[in-house]
Amino acid sequence: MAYDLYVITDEQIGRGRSHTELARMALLGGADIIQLRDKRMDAASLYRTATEILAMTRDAGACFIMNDRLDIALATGADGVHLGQQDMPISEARRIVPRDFIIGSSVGSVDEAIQAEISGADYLALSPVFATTSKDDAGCGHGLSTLGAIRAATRLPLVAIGGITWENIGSVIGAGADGAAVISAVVGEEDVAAAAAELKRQIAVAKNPGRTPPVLQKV
Ligand code: TZP
Ligand code: MG
Repeated sequence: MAYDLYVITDEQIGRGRSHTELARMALLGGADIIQLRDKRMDAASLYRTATEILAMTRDAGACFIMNDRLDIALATGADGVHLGQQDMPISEARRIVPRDFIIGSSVGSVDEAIQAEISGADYLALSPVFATTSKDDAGCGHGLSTLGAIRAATRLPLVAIGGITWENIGSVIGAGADGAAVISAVVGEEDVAAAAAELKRQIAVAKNPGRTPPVLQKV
C-alpha cells in the first residue's frame, strides 16, 4: 500500500467545497489515501459522507481512512481508522476490527512511536512535523530530527503531518517519511486536483532524486 500522498479532507479549509467533492478532486490528482476528518459532523452525515468517499477511493484504487470514529469506519467498511493519543487505545481497537483493517496512529515522539507499534498500529504519523494553523491543538512542530529518530526506531510506514508544503516536502521525504499527510496544501488550494498532482510529483522526485521527474498529470 502506498502512503506517498495522504490527503485529509476539511470543509473549514476547503473553500466551500464538501468533503466528497474535495476527495473526488484529490483522487483525480493522484492521492493514495483519503482521510475523512470532521469533528463537528453528526454521525448520520459522517456515515453518508464516508460511504460516498469509500466508493470513490475504490474506483480510484486508493485507500479510505476514517479519522477518530472507529464505529463509522467499521459500519462503512472503510480500509482503516486513524487514532490520536486521545482516541480509543490501539490495542482495544485491534481486538474488534477485521484482520486486514488498517490502524494509523498519531505520535509525537520516539517513545509514542514504539508504544504505538507494540500496541498494533499499521502506520505512524508524526504529528505535527511543522507548525500548522489547520489544527487548533496541534502544538509546536516536532521537526525533521524527530522524524528521522522515529524512522530509525521503527519499521512501520511513517507519514509526516502538519505544515507540509511544496517547499518543504523534499526535506520531509529526505528525513525518512514514506509520505506526507496534508490538508491545506491540497484541500485549501483553488485547484485541488492540480495541487495534489504537483505534490505527488514532488514526492516522487524526492524519493528518486536521480530520475527525470514524471510529467505533470493532466487533470
Ligand atoms: N494533525 C496534526 S497536524 C494536522 C492534523 C490533522 C493538520 C494538518 O494540516 P496542514 O494544513 O497540512 O498543516
Ligand atoms: Mg483523533
